[in-house]
Amino acid sequence: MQNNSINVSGMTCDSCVGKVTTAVSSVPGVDDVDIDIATGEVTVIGDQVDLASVKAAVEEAGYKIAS
Ligand SMILES: [Cu+2]
Repeated sequence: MQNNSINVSGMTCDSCVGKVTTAVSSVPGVDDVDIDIATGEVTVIGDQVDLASVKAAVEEAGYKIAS
C-alpha cells in the first residue's frame, strides 16, 4: 500500500473535510483518505493512485491544491 500526500487549501471545517474525503475517495485506486485540517495535508492511501486525478477531484469539489 502506498501513501501520498498533497496539501489542500481552503478547508475550514468538518464539512470541508467531508467533501474532500468524498471527492478523493471516488478516485480509482484510493482505499483510504486521511485529512489533517490544521495543516491541510491530505494523505491518500492506495496503490496505483493517479495523483493528477486526485488533484482534479479536489479542485472539482471547490478546493485548491497548495502543493
Ligand atoms: Cu467547511
